[in-house]
Formats: sequence, structure tokens, C-alpha cells
Amino acid sequence: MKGVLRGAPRVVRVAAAQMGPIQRSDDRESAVRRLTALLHQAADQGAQLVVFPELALTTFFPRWFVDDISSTDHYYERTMPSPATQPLFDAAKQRSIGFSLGFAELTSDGHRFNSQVLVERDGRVVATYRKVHIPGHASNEPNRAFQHAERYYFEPSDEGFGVWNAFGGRIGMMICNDRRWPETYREMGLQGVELILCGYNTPLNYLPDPSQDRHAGFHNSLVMQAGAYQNGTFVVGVAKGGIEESVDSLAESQIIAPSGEILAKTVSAGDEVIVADCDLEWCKNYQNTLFDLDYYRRPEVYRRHTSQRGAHTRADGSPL
Ligand code: ING
Repeated sequence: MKGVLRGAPRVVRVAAAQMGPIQRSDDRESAVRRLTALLHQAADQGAQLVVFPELALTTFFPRWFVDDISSTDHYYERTMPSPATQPLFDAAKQRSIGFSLGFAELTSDGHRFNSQVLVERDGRVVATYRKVHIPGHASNEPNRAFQHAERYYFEPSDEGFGVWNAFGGRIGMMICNDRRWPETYREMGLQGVELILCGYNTPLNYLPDPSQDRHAGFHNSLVMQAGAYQNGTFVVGVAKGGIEESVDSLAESQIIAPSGEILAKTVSAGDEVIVADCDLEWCKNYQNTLFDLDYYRRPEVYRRHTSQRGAHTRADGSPL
């Protein structure tokens, strides 16, 4: 075990820029105006990085099913920056603040991803992450009060999880449902991640099992706090919340420390900026002690983690 060898502080002042609803009738330009106003609020508070929600440019369109998917092409971006988002990139560069932004991506060869871009303070695009864990369903379910047809509108990415050098540290990204899977955090933990950026759109009603609804906020914090602590990393979770086209979605955006403590949390379900000073050296307190992965992990006995998709059992209960 390495022991705690914290160097000189490496503080990144991080902002979480929560959005309230984007209604179907709201155009991209109005969303970008809101995002730009949030970016200026973050910069005014001295933030070097501002994190925006998942699919931050449009209403959450997977809540409707359409037979001809090409009729939803206007919800996707073909380039990033795109003409509609260029003002946000310009404002960020002018304020020397970096950002991550969730958006629907339609590639030139016709692939559709739920994506997130990371942009440094000089305006450079550091990376684009594409959502790995796609929740919901792939075909129309007319009996539902609202659809959650992400598996119709987005392909799961086969690129996995990356970690990039930016903002003086090791930065990773995940999107919404990704945050519920421990594999997400550990894949980045094994790349030395120090700060994970996550946007989410989470309806308060989980139609397959309504008994989970009352736990929406608890489960949101639980998974991100656990992932942060078990990998010794900061986690920033940012909602698009509030009542969007009559569907109420969880807000509770938060900035979480490597200890698992919540450093800041929003108090509204609307457009709101919260800020925290994240000393990335804090990660070493956990990555060099309890969660010294190289010293304590046993991949040689974790074979099921990558060889199996679902749970397998034997009738007599003996291990497979
Ligand atoms: N949303 C969800 C999430 O994992 C979901 C899936 C929908 C969970 C409804 C609970 C209720 O937060 C996305 N966009 O992944």
C-alpha cells in the first residue's frame, strides 16, 4: 500500500449547472441562451469547469415513440460545436471556463448516440463520450403513461469509458444510467480518474416498478456517493429536472468528494448553479490507502465480471 502522499493542492473550482425543463416548443437557441447564462454565473463565481446535464439542448424526446425515426433527426447534433451551440463555445472561451455538455449525436454515417463533450478552458474539445448503458425500451409501449425509448433512439457505445488529462487532473465522463452501474466507476478508477462528470434526466416515476419512485433521490445519491468513495474520485451529477411535458424529473444535482460526502447540492428543480472547490489531491487519501487498487484488488478471481452478462445459478445453489 502506497500510503497517503498528498502533494501540493490541485484545486479545481467546479460548477454544476442544473437545468429546469426544456419544453417541446423550446428551440435550441433558447436552451443555449439558458446554458450560456448558467456558464456566466459559474464563471462569475470563479469556476474553471462547468458541468451541464444530459441531452441539454432539447426536450427529452425519448419520452415519445415515432415510427419514422428520421422525423426526430432535428433533435440530434451533426457536429459539436454546431451552429446553435457555437455561442456557448464562444462565451466559454471568452470567460476561460471549460465545460461538459450532454447532447444527442447523429454521425455522418447514420449512428445515433447519447453523447457528452468535454471542452477545455482554451476552447479545445478534449473528448466526446458516448453512453454505454442505455436504459428503457426499444419499441413502442403504448400502455405506458410516457415512453422511455432510449434503446430505440440511441445505440450503446462500444468505446467504453475513458479518462483524459485536463484541468490539471484525470477527468472522466458518464451519462445518467451509467451512474447506477459499479462497473462504470471502476473502469475509470483503473485509469486513475480524479473527477467524473455526469449529466442525467431521471423521471420521478419508474413505470416498470413504481415502488422505487419514493427512493429516486436516495438512489441517485447512493450510487454516486458509493462510486466516488470506492474509487477515491470526485463525482459531479447534474440534472435536467422539473416538470417537462407533464413528466416530473429528479433534480438534486450534487458535487461529491472522494470521501463520499456531498459538498454541494441544488435546492430547486430549475436552472441553478452550485460550486465547490475540488482539491484533486484529496483522491490520494483513498486511492493510496483503502482503495489502493494495485495492492488490494484480485482480478484473478473476478472472472465473472467480464465473462458473464447476466446472473447464472445452479439448481442446487452450488457455485458455477
Ligand atoms: N434515465 C434513467 C436513469 O438511470 C430511469 C433511467 C428512468 C431511471 C426512469 C429511473 C426512472 O436515471 C436515463 N436517462 O438514463
